[in-house]
Amino acid sequence: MARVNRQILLRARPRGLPKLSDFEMRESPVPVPDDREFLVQAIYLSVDPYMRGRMNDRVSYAPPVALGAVMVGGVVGRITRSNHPDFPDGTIVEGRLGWQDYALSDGKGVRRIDPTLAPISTALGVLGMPGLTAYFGLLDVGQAVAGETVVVSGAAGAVGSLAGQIARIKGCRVVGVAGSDAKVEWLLGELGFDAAFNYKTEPDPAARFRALCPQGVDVYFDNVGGVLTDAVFSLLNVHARVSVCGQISQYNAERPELGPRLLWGLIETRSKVQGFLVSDYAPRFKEAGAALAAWLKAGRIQYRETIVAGLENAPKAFLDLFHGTNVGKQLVKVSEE
Ligand code: NAP
Ligand code: FER
Repeated sequence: MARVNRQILLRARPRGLPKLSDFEMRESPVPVPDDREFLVQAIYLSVDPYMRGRMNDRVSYAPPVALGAVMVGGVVGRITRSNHPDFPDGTIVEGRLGWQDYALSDGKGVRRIDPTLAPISTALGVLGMPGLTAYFGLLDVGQAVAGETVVVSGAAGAVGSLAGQIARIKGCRVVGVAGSDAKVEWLLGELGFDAAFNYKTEPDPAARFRALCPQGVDVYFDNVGGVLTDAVFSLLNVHARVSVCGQISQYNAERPELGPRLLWGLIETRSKVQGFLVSDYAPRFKEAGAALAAWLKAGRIQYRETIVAGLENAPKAFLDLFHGTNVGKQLVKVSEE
């Protein structure tokens, strides 16, 4: 077994767009599990937009990563050494074990993954946090029902691609927006979106949304914020719901952006705008996980992963989220399955 544990630490708190130099790699000894602990070797590491918030020196819904500490993040890995009766050697697990080759755990917050049900990487995507986010954000916060028009921003990402497909399953008309022609083709071709466009080449997104949503918008699943969200707000129907999942276009802003102030429209339409955190739905994860697994098995949802190899490339993979390099879920492969 390796003796060296490579870890990626937060070196500096970014201002604006994070840089590779905000991270550093450290080598430390592989830790040894105590009684009722086990050692996990990382196989896949998740990189996610929320990590940008953890790099700031500000307590949000979760505390920041300390300078010099290992970056947070979800991991799928294999137990290589165990002193825990419920987690024997060889078990595949998923948990928030951070950007490192090896992590110790006492089992809290760690779930066992059955590798015969689906590829283990899906525990970080369609059958993990992003899938749960799409499910609750669309169905509980958004209250989407058959016949309604649902708009999804960040539509070709991990969460957005699933939110759009769940909306289709529920009988909604789904309009997506994403940042490349290839992504739009995927949404329209494989994922069954009713309409979609590339915001990076569309000079007038508001006009485009208007043309693609002739019946207005009943549910807006917002992953990005900014000008795209301003554009959708002007199309909300009476009693529309806005599910504020993410605002990635704002995560690197050094000052809050001021946009058109569209709240008057919410009075006209009596719309509801609600932010949510997937973790608040923990008591219902079982229900959502079962639904997602059943849709996946039945071929009713498709997913894509963008996988880069090497723990050392995790910072770059994270930074690339802000350039839209990923299609579907961005993962880092750290070791062989
Ligand atoms: P993702 O969508 O797979 O990756 C991020 C995507 O954001 C990129 O691929 C890029 O796609 C798009 N993007 C980047 N900068 C943008 C900009 N300035 N304007 C518009 N789009 C931009 O990430 P994810 O993990 O599925 O997360 C999606 C959103 O959900 C994020 O905002 C995240 O913070 C949020 N989230 C919230 C919760 C919760 O509990 N509330 C849980 C998970 C995720 P394009 O090519 O389309 O630009
Ligand atoms: C969580 C709640 C929210 C979590 C991630 C998020 C990793 C993501 C939020 C965001 O991207 O804004 O418990 O766990």
